[in-house]
Amino acid sequence: MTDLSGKIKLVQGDITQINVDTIVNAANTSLLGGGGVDGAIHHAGGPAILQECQQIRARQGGCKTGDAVITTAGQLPAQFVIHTVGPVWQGGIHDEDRLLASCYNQSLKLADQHQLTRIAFPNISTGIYGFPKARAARIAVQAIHQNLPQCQFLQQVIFVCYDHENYALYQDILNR
Ligand code: AR6
Repeated sequence: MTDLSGKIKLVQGDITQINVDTIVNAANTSLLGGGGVDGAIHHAGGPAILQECQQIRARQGGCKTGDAVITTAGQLPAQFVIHTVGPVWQGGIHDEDRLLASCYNQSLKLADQHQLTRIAFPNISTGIYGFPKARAARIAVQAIHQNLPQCQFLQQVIFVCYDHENYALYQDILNR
């Protein structure tokens, strides 16, 4: 596997405070906001984010699970927010693994299409959507390892873990 050790960073904290080209939001198919990291991003970024989400809804009717769309980041330190929709955990037999990997892949692709160099991800689906954290962490890291080398502009991926359990899991996987 390609050595990406310098290109993947791990931090514990609040993704709304991270100063990168784009942060990723764990949204839902409506794109109208919600709890968890989605609520935090809309709250800290202000109404401009929701306005653009509503324009996207008017154009394409929301965002499918595993897909991603991009908006302004409003008042956040980041320039953009990529909204992706993780799968709801339903026992693992409803294509959840592939859909979660797709969230990471589609977000990378969208960022690279916009010629962005740094992207920060939360631990998609591991909160309200109930995806097992260790399984989600393995999928996230594998998706980045597989797809970052194909990107033309993206130079760095930052995993932003809010809770200590996720942080410890990523530390373990990335230090192997
Ligand atoms: N910064 C970084 N990570 C955070 C933050 C934050 N400020 N706040 C929470 N997390 P969740 P999901 C972590 O529930 O499981 C929303 O209502 C959290 O610890 O935000 O994909 C949407 O509208 C967890 O590890 O997203 C959807 O309806 C991770 O973010 C639904 O929740 C994801 O937890 C999506 O559920």
